[in-house]
Amino acid sequence: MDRVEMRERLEKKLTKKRYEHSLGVEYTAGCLAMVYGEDVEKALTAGLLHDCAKWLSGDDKIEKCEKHGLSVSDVERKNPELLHAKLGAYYARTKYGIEDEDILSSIEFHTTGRPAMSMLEKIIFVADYIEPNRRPLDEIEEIRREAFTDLDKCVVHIIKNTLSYLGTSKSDATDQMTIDTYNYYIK
Ligand code: DGI
Ligand code: FE
Ligand code: FE
Repeated sequence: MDRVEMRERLEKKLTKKRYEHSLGVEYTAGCLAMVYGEDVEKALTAGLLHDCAKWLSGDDKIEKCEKHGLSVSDVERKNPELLHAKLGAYYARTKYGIEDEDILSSIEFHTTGRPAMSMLEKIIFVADYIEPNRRPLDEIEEIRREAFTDLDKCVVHIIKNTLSYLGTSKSDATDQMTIDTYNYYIK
């Protein structure tokens, strides 16, 4: 399936806003790939598809994961929104014909990140946060600058903001992977 066909399919599934966001992540990931010498086509594809499972309700996400044998942790059960990432990787493989493991894991880990991310994984993680259609987030100008000058610093900055947004007290909302990513990249 080429990207034009993927877009047509996605547009039918996602809300207008989410579809625009997906296009924003697509071209932003493409630009970052140019800066960091990553495969531009792969970045465009991963960026476009990263939220392809976002349209399902929370209960449906849990149900689909269980149906397809994808594990659901306690944190994910309480915060089923998190599951759109791993379910998205599953749909990218089964419904959009993606076989490239790096693209698939970029989708799977785009929300929490993970320790020792590949270049493509970092690009998708960052592009998701900085793409131009997203409503302005704290320190976004500095984060956008870092994205194109110091990608690892940018990852840390994003994770810091996410953890502070989730709130240290609401520990039952924070996925262990988000904490692991933070601890890895803060070093
Ligand atoms: O799907 P998007 O909205 O484009 O972006 P995303 O996949 O990064 O999801 C963003 C949301 O995910 C944001 O509200 C923060 C939340 N998030 C990130 N890490 C965690 C998390 N939510 C929970 N509950 N736990 C986490 O560790
Ligand atoms: Fe997402
Ligand atoms: Fe997104």
